[in-house]
Parts: sequence; C-alpha cells; structure tokens
Amino acid sequence: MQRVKPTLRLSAGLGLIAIAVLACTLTTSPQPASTPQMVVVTVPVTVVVPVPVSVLEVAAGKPITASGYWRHSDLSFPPGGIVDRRTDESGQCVGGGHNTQYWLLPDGETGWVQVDLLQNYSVIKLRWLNTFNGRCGGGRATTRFHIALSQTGTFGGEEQVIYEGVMAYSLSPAYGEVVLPQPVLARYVRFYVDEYYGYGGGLNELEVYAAVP
Ligand SMILES: [Ca+2]
Repeated sequence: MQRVKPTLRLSAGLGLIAIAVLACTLTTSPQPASTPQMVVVTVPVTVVVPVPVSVLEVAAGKPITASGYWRHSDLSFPPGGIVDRRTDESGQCVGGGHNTQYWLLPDGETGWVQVDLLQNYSVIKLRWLNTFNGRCGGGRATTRFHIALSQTGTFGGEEQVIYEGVMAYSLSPAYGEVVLPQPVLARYVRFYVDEYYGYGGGLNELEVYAAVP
C-alpha cells in the first residue's frame, strides 16, 4: 500500500502538467491578427574601403618603337628621344654629333611613335611636346596628330583613340595635355603624326600619367 500512494501522486502530477500545457495552447493560439510581428530581414552590405592612389609618370625611359626616323651618317633622331626627359634642340646639324633629344620622321612621311609601358596601367593623363627641329635650323614639326592606347600593341582596331589635336609650328613650342574623363587600362601608347610642317613631323617628349594603388 505504501508503494501505491507515490504512483497516484505521479499520475495526478502528470495530469496537472497536461492541463497546464493544454491551457497554454488554448491561450496562445491562434494569435490575434492585430498582434505586431517582428520581422528580421538580413540585408547584404558592401563596405568600400578607400585605397590610396598615387599618380605617377610611367613612360620615362621605357622602350620606344616608331614607324621610322630621320637618320644621317653624322646625325640621327631616333624615337627614344621622346622619353629621355630632355628637351634641348640646340646644336649643329650634320657633323654635330649623335646626342639628339627628339624624334623626327623621315622626310615627307607620316607615321607613329610608340611607348611600351611594360605592363597595363590605368592611364589618366598625357602630356606631349612638339619639336621644331632646332638642331637643324627648323622646318619640321607635327601639326595634326592623334593618340591611341592599347593593351596588346596590335593597333588593329582594338586600340582606343583618346585624343585628336592640332599644333602650330613654333620655335618655342609649349606642352600639350589631356586629362581623360575615365581611366583607360593600357600598356602601349601610340602617337600618330597625321600632318606635318615643312620636311616632316616629330616629337620631343611624351609623358604618360597613371593611377597606381
Ligand atoms: Ca626629349
């Protein structure tokens, strides 16, 4: 008999729990339509961390090629003169030595000169300085030109022409400049001489500025 009493108490206890659960269920469901609902929405957020950017001139001393250049047994004007960062055009002509600082096309030709930056850069600005052929008494300059950028160096249609311009012949030419509205990714920069003054065209300097992280 003494063992029965605990069993009855347990049964009574379970009954109370069941009633409590049922009561809880009846009092919590269904929810009133007007009960405010908390809705948690996860929104992906992209955090942009500003990266410091420097603007560097990236063409000085880089490899140069050209469609051609004016040459003589005593004196020549190879294309490397456009990135030597020297602008002196004084000196004698034929017989005056070979240390010229500007590029000239052969007589009576249009053509181009090209810088290989050795890697792609985000090009944002270019500057150039015309020639007047001061070393040989004048008579040569570029008067109409355009500049194109390429990632491959093919210049077969993939290039992007970023500037077209004209320049007047002058014994003291000034630098020209263009700032691009958007950076252009490029490794090769080609300057085309489309028209020239006198015997032929040329260029003294070409600077290429890029945004570098
Ligand atoms: Ca030069």
